[in-house]
Amino acid sequence: MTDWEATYAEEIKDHIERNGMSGIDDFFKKQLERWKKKKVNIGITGNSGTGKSSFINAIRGLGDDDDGAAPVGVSECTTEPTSYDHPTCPNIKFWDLPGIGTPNYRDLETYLEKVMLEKYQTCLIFACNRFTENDIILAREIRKQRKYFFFVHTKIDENVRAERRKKSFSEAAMLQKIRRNCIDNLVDEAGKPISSEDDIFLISNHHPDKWDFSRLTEAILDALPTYKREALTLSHSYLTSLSKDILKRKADVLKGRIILVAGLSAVTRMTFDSGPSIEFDAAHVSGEINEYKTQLCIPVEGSESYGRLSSVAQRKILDLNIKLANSLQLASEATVEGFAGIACYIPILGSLIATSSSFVRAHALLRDSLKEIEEVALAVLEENCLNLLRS
Ligand SMILES: Nc1nc2c(ncn2[C@@H]2O[C@H](COP(=O)(O)OP(=O)(O)OP(=O)(O)O)[C@@H](O)[C@H]2O)c(=O)[nH]1
Ligand SMILES: [Mg+2]
Repeated sequence: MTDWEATYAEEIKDHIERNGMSGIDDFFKKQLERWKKKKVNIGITGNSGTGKSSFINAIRGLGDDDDGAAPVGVSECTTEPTSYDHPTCPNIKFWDLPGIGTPNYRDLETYLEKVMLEKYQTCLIFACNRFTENDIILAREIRKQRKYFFFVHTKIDENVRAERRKKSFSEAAMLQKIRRNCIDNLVDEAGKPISSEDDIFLISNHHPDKWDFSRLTEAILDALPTYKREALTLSHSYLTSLSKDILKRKADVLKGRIILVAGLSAVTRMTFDSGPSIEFDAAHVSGEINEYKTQLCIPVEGSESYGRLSSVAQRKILDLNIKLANSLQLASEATVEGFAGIACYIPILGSLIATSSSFVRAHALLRDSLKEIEEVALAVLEENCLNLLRS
């Protein structure tokens, strides 16, 4: 079992131990929807003009001029903590916080009182160019609260452009120098380092495909407790197509959920007299397969992103859609051939559900469909990455 599957399995076992089979269908439904309801608050702090609002727009997949985007500009100043909803998951909020020293937040005491850093699950300190006293104060304060922080150095594109003028320019050496400088400056009162290389992220908000932007999005996920991580991973328009790692993380969560969806589709048709039906509930299964396609960013036929793909990639998507439709049809009709790999679900769901042909069919169909979709999603992602490099 994968980690996610084990997490869900543990919850199912716990529910059945406490309540028996009563309300199991509602339980499955609730677990499947939970990620849409979990509250996640991410605090973005640092000096004015360091690119905090630009980052919020980039991570929400918005251009600076788009409706609902955070105001960005050379003289723009975020004066009060402002929250920005995740585009599809309003319970996930990015908090654009003012910097220490800006009007209304002149000193650390007032600042901490007003922004309440303890409210945020994760805090990101933003800086660009030179290190300032405020960056160090903020880092120390967050550490004092026994919380983790990420130190984000933005506008790396500008640094690269400026340094390129030198004959001795080496991008790798320049990035290493910036990283070293951050670690050397982020020290506690006794001069001991309070960060390591892993906590430092060098990014450009204008090029989220480059440098440490995707490593940062992954690190934000890793810092969250399990169910908040589930929520952020599955909030599909966030982090779309940014990296293979994110794609894999999404697929891992989806793989884990198979036990819930197959369980739900088996018990939906279950009656007290005859037990689970032979047929699985196709609506739940096909709904989840569509969710896989959305989550893993398979472009919809005829959409703009589909139109940008090569004919080879478009063909792959068309073939995938035909194959998925056929598999769904066949799975509803075929007899179950074997129960291989199902034994591990008996102690969790009980043999009545776990060995029912409806569970076995739904499970196999979801597992195989996810595998096919993940393969095509990877091919699409690779093609999009190549196109970006060429442009
Ligand atoms: N080249 C480059 N410019 C950036 C980057 N991030 C932000 N900018 C620019 O820097 C300026 C300030 O960006 P904002 O996102 O408004 O900065 P902020 O930290 O929100 O500023 P306040 O709201 O005043 O605290 C804008 O002109 C952005 O376009 C980056 O990574 N690279
Ligand atoms: Mg701002």
